[in-house]
Amino acid sequence: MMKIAILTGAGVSAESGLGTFRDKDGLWTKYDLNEVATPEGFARNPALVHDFYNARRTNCVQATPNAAHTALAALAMADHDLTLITQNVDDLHSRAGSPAVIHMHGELMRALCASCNARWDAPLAMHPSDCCQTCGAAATRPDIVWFGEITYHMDAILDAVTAADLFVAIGTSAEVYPAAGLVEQATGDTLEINLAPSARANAFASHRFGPATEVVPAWVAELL
Ligand code: BJW
Repeated sequence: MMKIAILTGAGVSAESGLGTFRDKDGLWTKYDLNEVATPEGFARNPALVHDFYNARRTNCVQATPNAAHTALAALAMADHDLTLITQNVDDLHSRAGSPAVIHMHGELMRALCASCNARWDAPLAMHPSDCCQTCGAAATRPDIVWFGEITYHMDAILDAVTAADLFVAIGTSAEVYPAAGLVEQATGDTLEINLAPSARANAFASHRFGPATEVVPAWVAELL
């Protein structure tokens, strides 16, 4: 049984109609990340940040998993020990049928109380006046890891990546750490799947370039 650790990024959901961040027309060409993806931006203007994530939550609900998500779900059902790590805050891996997904940058569909750390399913639209369901504080926020915050589940992620016979990064620019540095922790074989070489392409032993909906199903078919 091969141990496989997979890290996905926005490119895996691009063909489901969810925007990437750094491509032409990406989210960071339209929004200032310092205003919408930092704790300081949220403190300055929580309504703006909620509007940004409310719109993305609506887009996410309307999107459907694509052939890359489906192929990775099929791989999870096969006779391999697979750990699926995603930087994506959408829920398309789960909706495709992947049984366990590690969300290192949080989840669009979850809310977090900044006062007592309670978490619950987010409503479609969140507002600064919303109160925590546990402590009552008007301190609710999307359960998202912003720049300068500690990424989630790092112990489990590092355990899986260091133990893997194969580490695969799919659809990520490798511009954001610690995700971009995971390939350095891999002790087994490494593969990058992306439209084009990422910022860390040289760290991978092999590469497959092209749209995720074509390259991922073809790669999974070879493994099954
Ligand atoms: C396709 C395709 C198709 C398109 N098919 N492919 C070390 C050095 C320097 C700085 C730092 C460092 N360590 C930490 C930092 C600071 C900072 C950081 O990395 N800054 C950089 C800008 C330099 N990192 C942090 O603050 C992180 N926290 C942290 O480090 O805590 C301390 C810590 C240390 C050690 C261990 C543990 C903790 C937190 C980072 C939070 C990132 N948050 C965001 C936004 C919130 C989520 C959201 O709103 O959705 O997460 S930023 C944004 O970028 C989002 C993404 O998850 C993330 C990565 O983007 P991704 O997925 O790679 O997307 P793109 O758009 O960049 O790339 C898409 C790729 O797909 C492209 O390559 C395309 O070609 C490809 N593609 N279509 C296949 N059809």
